[in-house]
Amino acid sequence: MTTTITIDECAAWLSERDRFLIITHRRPDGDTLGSAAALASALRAAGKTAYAVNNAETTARYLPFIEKFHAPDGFVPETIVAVDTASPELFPDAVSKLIAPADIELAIDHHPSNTLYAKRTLCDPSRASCGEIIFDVISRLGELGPDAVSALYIAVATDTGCFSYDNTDAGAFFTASRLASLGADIAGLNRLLFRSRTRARVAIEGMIYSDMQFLFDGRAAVVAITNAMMKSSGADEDDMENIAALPVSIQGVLAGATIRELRAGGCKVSVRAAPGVDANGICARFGGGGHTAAAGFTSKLSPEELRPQIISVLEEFIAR
Ligand SMILES: [Mn+2]
Repeated sequence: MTTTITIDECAAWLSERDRFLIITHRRPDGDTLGSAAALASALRAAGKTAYAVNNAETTARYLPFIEKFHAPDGFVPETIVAVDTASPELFPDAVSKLIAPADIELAIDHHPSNTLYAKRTLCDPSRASCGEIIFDVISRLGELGPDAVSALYIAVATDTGCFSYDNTDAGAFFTASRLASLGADIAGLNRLLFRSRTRARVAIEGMIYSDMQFLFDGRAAVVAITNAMMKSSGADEDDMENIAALPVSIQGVLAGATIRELRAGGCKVSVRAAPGVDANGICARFGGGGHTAAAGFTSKLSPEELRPQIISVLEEFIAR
């Protein structure tokens, strides 16, 4: 049973506690890592001991912003806080081994699916990013330092896709505007996050575009990314961020299926759709699901076996 708290209550409660460990979620993104770094930074500025878990899946892009807050081995926390994490199943493996969900004193989140696992919850699903809630909380603890400012800009900018996704609203711009007044390096961070790519990313994108199959007068596109392509491009998971968005970014494509061959065999398929086409319905045919605009499923079949099956379902949904 959780207690729902307000931003003011959260700030007051944090000022009374010490020895913080902040938990980020599996496959950490800019929002969970930026939220954790900003919270740790603000708690330290308030004279507290605060660390973030050393999340093993943190990619090279985000490491410079979170590394300095990583908890040393053997750190014994008194106050465990989870950020941007909807349920304990999303804790990294190393965290699940050491920490029971009942030990979480506070969760700060913006997912409507938050399972209310923590003793206290500050969750506002109307916010585009968890970072915006963190901003409101730590602004009550004192002045934000440069680490917190950069980390929160990363949180807000990444969860809104550089202020381009459907969730982008006045609140996201408001927080970004405050961060800009506080000196956030907007152009530099945008270049790092959105305007630069690794050579491996360019290589895998090149293979994807040359392999892409256009169907039904270009209204659908299917691409398969094999293990062999991953190997020859040198791409790793960090290079694959949002790769499933490529087919529907092409004019005229209403539905795009991206088949990812898994190293252990089988495939993971991501379907993205333009308004009017139901990606969730397409994936439900294969036992998967998600949202209208983005959905997915996994299969034991190979990419070559799956491709014709996906094409025939796409035809049905595109023809509607
Ligand atoms: Mn988030």
